[in-house]
Amino acid sequence: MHLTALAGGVGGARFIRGLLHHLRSRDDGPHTLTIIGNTGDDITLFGLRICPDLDTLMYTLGGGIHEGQGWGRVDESFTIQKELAAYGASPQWFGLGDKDFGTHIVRSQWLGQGQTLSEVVARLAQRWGLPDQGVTLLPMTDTPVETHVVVEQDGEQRAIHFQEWWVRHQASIPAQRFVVAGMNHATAAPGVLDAIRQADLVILPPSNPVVSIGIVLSVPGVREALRGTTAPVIGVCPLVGGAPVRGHADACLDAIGVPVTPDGVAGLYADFLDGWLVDKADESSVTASDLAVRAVPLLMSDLEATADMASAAVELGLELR
Ligand code: GDP
Ligand code: FO1
Ligand code: CA
Repeated sequence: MHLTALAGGVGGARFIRGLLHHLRSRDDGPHTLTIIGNTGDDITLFGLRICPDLDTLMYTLGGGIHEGQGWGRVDESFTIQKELAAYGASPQWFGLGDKDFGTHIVRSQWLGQGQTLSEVVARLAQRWGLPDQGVTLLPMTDTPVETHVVVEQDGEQRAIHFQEWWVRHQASIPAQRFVVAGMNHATAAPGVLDAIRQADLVILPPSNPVVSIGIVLSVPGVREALRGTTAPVIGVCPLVGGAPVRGHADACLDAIGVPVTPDGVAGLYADFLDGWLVDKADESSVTASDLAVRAVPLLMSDLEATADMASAAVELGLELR
């Protein structure tokens, strides 16, 4: 079976790690997985191109992630960051460890030599053993794009980078809307649309529906490919008990006027979603009628619990094929 998943950072990466664990335990393999990663979070700092969601996916699946944080490298040191601070270089609100800097340096070097982001990601992913696990990691687009957040301060609207809003301000400034700089001339990266069209099963992990999945969906052709694919499209709700498990998805949904409920999130995917996994605690709130809904525990508390969630998603997909 060939599976395709759209993904943001921590929520997407943890779910996919559980999905791979589940797929390895099945007796109908081998299976392959293509991940289409969000690049709207990308930012250039200190002259280096940083791709937080792609790196989170890569480090998580490759065993190098800082588990407690969910992003960045385990066993980090911060010598470079301290040196930059000593020079008064900014920003200092974005934590970059020395090992992580290595990734950004080599990525920036290869991009500077004219390689596409897809080519660079493939080279980086090789080091982390993703191909050996049957995983192809694709950026959603090779065009540099950046999600910006329109905020109102002192009666004036201005757009700030998504990372500044999320990390520096902890989403505490109400967002008016999200805009993706560069998206008007972006195209899907090689392999992205085919991975959706030719999949046996498409999964939307419990990633942020607005600034992770929503940004991938805004890449030209992606939504159309999801509508057109013969594969069942199964979504996993990022809300448990009517609230995000971590992060500020509630602030993101508020900004675009969507209720912070499983129905609200499913509504964002209504034109292509076939199956929807919600947490047991939210079962009674779901009213969507033209959707195959299953209620299962959706807390990714450990690998086994996450693999069980993934199993429920795969089984629902196979039922709907
Ligand atoms: P980010 O890019 O690092 O913000 O990560 P994603 O966009 O991939 O995922 C963020 C979403 O994951 C948040 O909206 C969380 O609610 C969701 N999430 C995190 N942990 C869990 C979990 O254990 N269960 C569920 N259902 N969602 C989770
Ligand atoms: N998230 C934070 O909350 N604070 C940070 O300082 C931070 C640094 C960082 C560095 C590299 C990287 O790949 C990710 C990093 N993140 C940080 C996480 C990331 O920016 C956010 O989780 C997501 O982009 C939000 O969707
Ligand atoms: Ca992200």
